Amino acid sequence: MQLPELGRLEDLPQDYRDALTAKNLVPLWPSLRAVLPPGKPTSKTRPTVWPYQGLRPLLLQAGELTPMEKAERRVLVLANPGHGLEKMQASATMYLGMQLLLPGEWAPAHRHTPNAVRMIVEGEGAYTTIDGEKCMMQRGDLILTPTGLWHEHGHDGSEPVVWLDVLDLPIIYYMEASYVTEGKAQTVISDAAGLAYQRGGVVPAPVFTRNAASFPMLRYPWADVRAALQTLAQTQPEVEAVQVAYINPENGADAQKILGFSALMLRPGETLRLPARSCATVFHQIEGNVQVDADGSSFDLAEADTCCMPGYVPITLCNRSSSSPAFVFTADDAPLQRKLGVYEVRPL
Ligand code: 1HN
Repeated sequence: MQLPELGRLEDLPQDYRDALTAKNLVPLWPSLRAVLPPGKPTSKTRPTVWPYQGLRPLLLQAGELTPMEKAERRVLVLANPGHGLEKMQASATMYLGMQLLLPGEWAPAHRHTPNAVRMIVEGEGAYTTIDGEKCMMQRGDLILTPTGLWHEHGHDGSEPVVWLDVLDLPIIYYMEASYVTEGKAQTVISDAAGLAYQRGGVVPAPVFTRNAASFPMLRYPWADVRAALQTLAQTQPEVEAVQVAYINPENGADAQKILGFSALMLRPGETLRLPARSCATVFHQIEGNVQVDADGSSFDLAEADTCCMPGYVPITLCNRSSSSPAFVFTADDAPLQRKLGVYEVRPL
């Protein structure tokens, strides 16, 4: 149904507008349709792709141009032009960055209010230490750095290491709740982060002293996630989407509170139609090639490519290979939207 047109600002006498301004008042009706559009939100988040082969040389160049001491974190931000590049946002809630750590380098310890995760893209020998737990980084691993936990990165290997950072920084910043505390190097207390949680269905439970950690699992090794997807595909061939969610093994909740993470396997030649959901979604190609179509855009993701799609649009994923499976990592803001009561799925 067509909504009636409302009065414009220009329809009001200038002296009245000036009187409102002088008292920090604003008439709602000229802006009502903008803040409350009919049927579906307007989205600044534009379908955007960041091919890895295009950004990799520039990231390595940053390694030559800017020493760690001058960067703290050496990152090229994957910015969505729809929001304005300077806003450093992939979507309204999600920040994406590609971080480079060179052999021997160290990114100093700090902790902050935004939550981070890292998806390892290339290289061996780097690690991140989170509240004393040393997590080795291997391609495809997902490493959590939940709000408030100390973290620093080191690199004992011989080749550059690159990972994708996904943070809820834009929403925490918008809430005026974003800040950092600097710290000194941590003492490593364990290099087996979350290993005790690696067997599905059982959790550590000493009878007398059980005290569940709020973020028990900080590292989700790709080898295990990949195996889970392949087992799912083999044992439940009827499932529509071969997809696993990264969860907190203590309570089954999303791994983090604001952003949600999953891994998807597309069988050879498979096309998967996802219904429109209210959350924005990021896709990062771990293995293979997937074509992502949504909102009139079509991206051919090669390995290590990343793209972002706005919410409220159906998305189609197609594995371009007829012989190999393809593996995709996803991030979205569904956990936040569910908690706020605004999450929707619009069936196809
Ligand atoms: C941060 O702490 C890291 O620890 C990476 O590696 C990217 C972007 C914005 C704010 C904090 C890191 C970040 C960040």
